[in-house]
Amino acid sequence: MSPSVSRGFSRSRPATDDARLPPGQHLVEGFPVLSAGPTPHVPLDQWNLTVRAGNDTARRLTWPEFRELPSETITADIHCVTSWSKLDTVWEGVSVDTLLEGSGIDKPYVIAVCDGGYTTNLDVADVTGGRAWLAHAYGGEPLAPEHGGPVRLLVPHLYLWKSAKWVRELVFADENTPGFWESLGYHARGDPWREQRYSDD
Ligand SMILES: Nc1nc2c(c(=O)[nH]1)N[C@H]1C(S)=C(S)[C@@H](COP(=O)(O)O)O[C@H]1N2
Ligand SMILES: [Mo]
Repeated sequence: MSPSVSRGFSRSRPATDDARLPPGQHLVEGFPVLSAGPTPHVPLDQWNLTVRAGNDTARRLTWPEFRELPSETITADIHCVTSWSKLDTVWEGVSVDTLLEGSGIDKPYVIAVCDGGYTTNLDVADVTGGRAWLAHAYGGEPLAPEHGGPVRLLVPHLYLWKSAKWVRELVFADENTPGFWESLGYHARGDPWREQRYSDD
């Protein structure tokens, strides 16, 4: 007689963590650094942030001007396409909505351009509506250079390659132009819940 016993319901991690992990992802200790090149170090008095549509500059903010904009605290799970995820990361940043206020820009796509030349393209719908920030602090401290300081884009609902470090320009456009990883075969949008890793996913 074989007793009917429920098996397989014990878990080494809380079930809530599993439910928060997109397919193919695992939790990582620490905070890995993934950079395609060296970490740029631009002095704050030489730093600025440009928001433009094509060649028409809508805003150019110095560091003090940027820091005068209202910041929000963001708690978010982040997911790298190389398969690591971190839950409940805490950031401070200025929302892209705030940055766009009064700019008059109304375009469907944007490309983030960084010190060092890295670029990534995004749908404007993915960076507006309180879903993306220009982050300047992590874990209550100014954002470390290797993680994109002084300012990086934070788009936590997309794979982390979309969260451009050392961002200096947001260029809004009518066309969706592939950025650095996108032109090397990564997905144009990069939704981790749909496992949009490569262009044909
Ligand atoms: N400017 C720039 N931004 C970048 C990258 C880069 O190489 N250069 N790498 C991207 C990738 S692939 C990932 S996974 C994340 C890594 O962020 P982290 O180094 O803070 O973990 O940054 C993204 N932003
Ligand atoms: Mo990545």
